Amino acid sequence: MAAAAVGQQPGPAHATGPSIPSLFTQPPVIRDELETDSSHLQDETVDECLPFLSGLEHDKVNAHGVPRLDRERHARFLRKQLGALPGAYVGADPSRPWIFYWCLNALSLLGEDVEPYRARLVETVRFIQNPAGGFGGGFGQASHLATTYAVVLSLALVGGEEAYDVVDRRSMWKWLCQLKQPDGGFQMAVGGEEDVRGAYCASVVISLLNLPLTLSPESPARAGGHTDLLSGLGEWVRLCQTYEGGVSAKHGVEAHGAYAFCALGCLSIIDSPHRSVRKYMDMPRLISWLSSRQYAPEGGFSGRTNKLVDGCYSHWVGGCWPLIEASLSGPTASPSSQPLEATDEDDSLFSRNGLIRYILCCCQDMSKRGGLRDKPSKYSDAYHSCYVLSGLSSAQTKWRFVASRADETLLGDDRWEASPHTGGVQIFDEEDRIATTHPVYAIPPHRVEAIRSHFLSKEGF
Ligand code: FPP
Ligand code: K
Ligand code: ZN
Repeated sequence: MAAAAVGQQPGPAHATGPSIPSLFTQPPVIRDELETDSSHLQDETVDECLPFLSGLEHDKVNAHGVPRLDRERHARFLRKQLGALPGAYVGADPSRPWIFYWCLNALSLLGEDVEPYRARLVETVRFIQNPAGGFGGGFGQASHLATTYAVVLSLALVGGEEAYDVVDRRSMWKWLCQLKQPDGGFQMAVGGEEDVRGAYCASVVISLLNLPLTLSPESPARAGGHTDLLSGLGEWVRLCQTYEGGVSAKHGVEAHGAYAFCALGCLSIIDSPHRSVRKYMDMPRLISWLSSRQYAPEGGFSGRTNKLVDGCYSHWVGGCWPLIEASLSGPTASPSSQPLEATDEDDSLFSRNGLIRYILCCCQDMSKRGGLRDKPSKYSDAYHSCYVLSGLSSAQTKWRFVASRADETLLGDDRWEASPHTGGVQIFDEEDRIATTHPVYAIPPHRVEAIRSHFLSKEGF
């Protein structure tokens, strides 16, 4: 359903019950008559979510029909997920670095101090770094951009020189030069698939570690005339936008929300979003596609056309909105230097309250297990906990892109400011406001600042 149609009219006033807009308590008013497997799954999902959205599945809800965020239960789940990880030499689970990022980021969003994990993280990731550059999923595994991205973000999350300096920047640079392709994109691993995750993960790693951009003489990208790690990357990302308006993994396949975030994140690093996103994306079609990802009555986002809502898209799709807003507005003066507008209007491009409802009503495991999930019928896990909370954070926050990088070569050096979102009704309890997450790097902004300033002091290697 288009964001504009997701209104705030309260439902019929009940003498006792909470006030919930009927949009979130009834099956959709407009239906496509065509019956398919997808339409049946969609109907089942609505049936599954409605009792949660109506407050019937919760012991206690507020006046808006929304339950509290069970911080302590979710934090306990996340600490357990982190603690259950085997040591450096045991197990071959290639998603181990991801578990670190998901848990540490989710705990940070819940307001926990994750610095005590520093020593353990440093000891573990030291052994998965390869001499030829990058990090693998476990000891002896080949380097991969996804795990490398997860390790670099995890190190940034725990912070401190001891963590930052685990990374061998020279071999990292050499390895990234090998991944850079003649068409401008990045492979995920040497000889592996080339997709928009590569474009985003490489931009994040290059900018956070302040790596030199000049390509090594051996880089395969030199055959395409490139001399620079990021040259031609915007043009490569442009080719991922599909006829639907969304973004696919690579040219010619199906648009998916996770790839829209990768594309916007990458473009917002290689230049300021009001220049790069507008230069490389067809904005009206992208916004139309992103808006179509939000459903009613569920309130959450789907990842692609004719598929179901899922809590993780609260980040992958929800996280696109601040970048879209910044692209459209360009740098805006800081709110402190502007008179505060006295307005109750919510001018957001998506329904923040729809998303917050979906997250708090449908994505919390309120059993002893805790953690956050895709939808009520699914088990919670670290991945969904991280991205559901990231989405909650961005729905609660008004991000302002306040200053564009002074020096266009300073990657990702834009200034962003967060303030609590106002406008419209606040349906969650103030105590359930969680920490902010950087709109481009998806970790707390002070952690981005700290790792960047550490590496900005380094010239070359
Ligand atoms: C489909 O899963 C999911 C995808 C095609 C994309 C998955 C990619 C990511 C989640 C993130 C990649 C980003 C980085 C930074 C590595 P599905 O068919 O199970 O789900 P769906 O029905 O919701 O599409
Ligand atoms: K899914
Ligand atoms: Zn999911």
